[in-house]
Amino acid sequence: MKVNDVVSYVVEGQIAVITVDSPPVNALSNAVRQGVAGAIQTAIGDTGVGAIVLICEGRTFFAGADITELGKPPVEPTLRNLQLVLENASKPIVAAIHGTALGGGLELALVAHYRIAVPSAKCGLPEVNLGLLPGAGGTQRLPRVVGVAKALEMVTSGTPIAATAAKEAGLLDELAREGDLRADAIALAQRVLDERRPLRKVRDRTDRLDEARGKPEIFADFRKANARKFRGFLAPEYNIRCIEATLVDQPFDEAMAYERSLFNELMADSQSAAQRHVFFAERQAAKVDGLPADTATLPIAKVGVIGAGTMGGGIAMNFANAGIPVTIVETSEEALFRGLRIIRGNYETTAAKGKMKASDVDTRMGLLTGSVAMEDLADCDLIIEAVFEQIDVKRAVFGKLDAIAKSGSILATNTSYLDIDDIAAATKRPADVVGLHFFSPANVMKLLEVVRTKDTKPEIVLTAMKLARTIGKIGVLVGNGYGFVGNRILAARNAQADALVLEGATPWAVDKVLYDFGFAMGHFQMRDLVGLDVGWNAKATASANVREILNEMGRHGQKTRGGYYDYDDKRVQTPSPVAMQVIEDFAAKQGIVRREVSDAEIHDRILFAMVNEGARILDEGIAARASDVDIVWVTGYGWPKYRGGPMFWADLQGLPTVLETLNALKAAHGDAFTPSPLIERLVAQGKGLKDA
Ligand code: 3H9
Repeated sequence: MKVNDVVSYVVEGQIAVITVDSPPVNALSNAVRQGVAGAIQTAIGDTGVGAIVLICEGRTFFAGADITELGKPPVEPTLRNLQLVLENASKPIVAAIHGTALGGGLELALVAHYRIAVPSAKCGLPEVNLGLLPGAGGTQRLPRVVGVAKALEMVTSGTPIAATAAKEAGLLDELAREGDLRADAIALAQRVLDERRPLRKVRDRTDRLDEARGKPEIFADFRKANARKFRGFLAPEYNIRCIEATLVDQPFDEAMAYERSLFNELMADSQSAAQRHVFFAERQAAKVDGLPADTATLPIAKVGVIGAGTMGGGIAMNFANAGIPVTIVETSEEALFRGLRIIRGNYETTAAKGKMKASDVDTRMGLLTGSVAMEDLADCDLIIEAVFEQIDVKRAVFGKLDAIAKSGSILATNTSYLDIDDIAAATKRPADVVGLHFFSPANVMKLLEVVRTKDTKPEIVLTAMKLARTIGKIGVLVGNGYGFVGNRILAARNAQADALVLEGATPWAVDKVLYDFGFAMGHFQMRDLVGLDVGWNAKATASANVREILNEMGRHGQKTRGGYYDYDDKRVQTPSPVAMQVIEDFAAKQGIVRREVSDAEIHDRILFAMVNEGARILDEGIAARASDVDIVWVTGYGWPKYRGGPMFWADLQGLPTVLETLNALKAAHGDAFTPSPLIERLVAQGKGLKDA
């Protein structure tokens, strides 16, 4: 029997089976909640029914509240009211879990009287990733079944646990046979009935809480251990407070009211709005608008990588990790051997940390073949070049590749700034050329800028975007222009940071402003970490700026124990008087009279210059959507997730305020701050960057 469009009800023997089918992820939308509540009422009223199974069709059990409905006026039954229906039902309810029971989905399972899952299922409370806490009793019920320490870890990391671990932790009563969830859940419901097992309510349990009573250090230690990870974020702390509240001697409903009030506070805060924006922006980025409907993807069964340096090696690892064989080409046996040794070392380190099976090291290394002959790339479906960042070098490689690669092979460059049309012009098949801009370390960083040139074929665009997902990256499609999206905005930040230190700020003052804004590290700290000599061409730009001079002095950053900062043997940094002297001397040489620069000026000049550049990029069509610009900076450059990305942040300030600030900065500091025409147009139309 259909209860509504998404919920159906059937009785098998004494068991009512309520099945939810609301693609894609069975989020607990209004229709789902109404359907489930209705079906439960039916089952309760049906005298032939002894117990109830709640199960989902499709790829997963409920993946949580419907995020698109959060913040909108509540529609009955609310999730909490639905939970009351389940928890207080007069007949036992079994939640049958496959896929992922997440957030509100797990919270709903926690008010069922029994829980069963297939071994491949996962259970978690990922609300923290959306700047929230599990506001349907998750913070109160989870610790009652898995204990306080485990619950703290789960709600603040948001990481789901495997069903086997969930069973061990007490979250699940039984594991079902893979593929037989429905039958096994019905069998469990029948056993509960036959054995007259009680209508267990998690809320009534206190045994797991008792273990943590009188041990306030659990919370203090947890906060301390995670201080760095949680810095700037509101939600982790609020989650912790709610779990602390489980130990307070108060009625369950009062603790629930407390959880509710903290949930509401988070919902009203811009951090959650930012993090929810990032969630959808990430998914939106994967979609490519405007391709012909019949565009098909190309099979990628074998990959070639040119260059076994840091970048090439990292890129190759991505494919080996995904089970795709890779041929790596270097110019000498020695460089090849070194590159492969580093890759093996990386895998061994991962295995030693327990993050990968030791046997996988050999499996993955087995997928990598080294060669010093580019001819060995002839049969690759995709070839990625990761050689020195110089146009002549890249063009030479592509010219050679053109003669070697089989017809239909995708030719990709990992350039981070160069004109890919120019690189493609070195071949007779520019339509087969695409940019795949990986970020260092390439096996770790999530971002992949997929650069479409004026000629790139639609099927290659689509294949590259799909490939990003296959290798666990977040692909963002961008246009071919200097620095694409990420590095172009970085260049705007560079320009301001460099100008500010010449005008009177110290690098550490600039870094502190950015750190306090929420970046993991400051601008100059980042430069020191990456290496000041990356991309340095000593001959081309001798002594042209502070960075060049530091390089010429052998101060390449952390690796030489000195850059803008000095570093001790443990790489602990202190502001460098040497670097400061270089800055002051260079400023004097330029005729700049250094002055007091306030933190507010640093903040505004750097951040609004970035916003302005992002708007220009959008206006030029280098990025398709404002949210794509945000994803690039959040996933690739450490923009604090709780500030949603530069475009989201600008909209949050209010675009008229952004325009006003840019105009004021222009008056004070010149044309670099000329507002992007897009910002002017949007302000005139009363719109935000999100509407661009
Ligand atoms: C919550 O529960 C609050 C409660 O505690 C308290 C309430 C009082 N809602 O990721 P995918 C969409 S907060 C709406 O590509 P996958 C997603 O946008 C919630 N839509 O698939 C995408 O749409 P489109 C706590 C959702 O297989 C499509 O589904 N729960 C939701 O890689 C496919 O998604 C979470 O935070 C949702 N809850 O991964 C879980 N979830 O096709 C969030 C997904 O139009 N979800 N969509 O682009 C996930 O982590 C992953 O989606 C999941 C599937 C692992 C489930």
